[in-house]
Amino acid sequence: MTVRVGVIGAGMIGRDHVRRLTDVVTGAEVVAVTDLDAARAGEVAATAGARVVPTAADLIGQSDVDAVLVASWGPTHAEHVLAAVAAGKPVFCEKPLATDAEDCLRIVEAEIAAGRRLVQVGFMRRYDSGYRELKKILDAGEIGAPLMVHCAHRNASVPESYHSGMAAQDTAVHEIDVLRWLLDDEIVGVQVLTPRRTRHAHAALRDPQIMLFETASGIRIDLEVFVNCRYGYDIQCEAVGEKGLARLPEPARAAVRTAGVTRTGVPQDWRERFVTAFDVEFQEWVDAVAVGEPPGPSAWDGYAATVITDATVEALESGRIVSVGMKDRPAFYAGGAR
Ligand code: ISE
Repeated sequence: MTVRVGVIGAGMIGRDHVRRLTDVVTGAEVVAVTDLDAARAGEVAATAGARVVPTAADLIGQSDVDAVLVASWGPTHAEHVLAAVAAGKPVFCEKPLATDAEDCLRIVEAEIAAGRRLVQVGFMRRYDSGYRELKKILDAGEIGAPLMVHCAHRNASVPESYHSGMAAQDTAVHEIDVLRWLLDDEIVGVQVLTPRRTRHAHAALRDPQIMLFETASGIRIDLEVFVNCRYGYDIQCEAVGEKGLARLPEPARAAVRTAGVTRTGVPQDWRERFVTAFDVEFQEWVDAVAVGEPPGPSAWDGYAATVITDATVEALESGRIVSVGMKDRPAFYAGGAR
């Protein structure tokens, strides 16, 4: 069966996913696109031979749209996801699931009422081969019980519109999701330290930040978020356990020796670093919705990520250790599959 997808949002990420669904993923077809900017929607729709639909509500209601992809501006996500769930259609939502934890909970409740999983959130790190290798090693107990995880998330630079809270909401949110999944544990507390500020950040931006998370089982995670590091896009993760450690592999790049030095290139942005992870993520989503429920990051994971990023922003602003006030996980989402 070909999954016919309707796409809400034709900006940078929406456009890239339309290309992916059209040229890379098998078993999918983009049939409709909508965007507040109709010209932009038209341009992107044309690349897939799809039609433009005036509004998101119209798009979700189209009888030939089997599944919905939400790639619009974050604050609009909740409305579109709730509408797709109400229509009984599987919906893939780019992060965040919603900018507000209460809205995430409304989505969780709507999905539970629908009685089956319809929502998947776009946390693509879980589809990266390096993180998957780490997960296998941890699950097999090869390094013993994990005790500490050291992480870094560096961007070469960020635009002027990037503010201090985005270090948690936009950037660290990837580690927050992938570490909950890797460790099969919940983050319960957070503190944020602010080292000397880089002079390459704009005046109002706290950069870098060091985020310290604690999990329910007592694992400590330190995460350096440095979004004006200048040299490239660099993701590091090292889990230390009772009898060993496991480190995320570097992306494969040739080592060049010339003029007396050895050098290996560093990716320059997240699209380059995680392009394969995005491809795998979409292929697995399409394969799953063609036959049943999507098994990837759930509405509950989207809720958890928003609650934890809210606590992280509070920790940054208050300078205090903040407890994460998460609700109990509903039985519907018990076990890995949900
Ligand atoms: C961006 O939204 C991402 O998702 C990138 O992975 C992250 O590195 C960047 O800091 C975010 O702004």
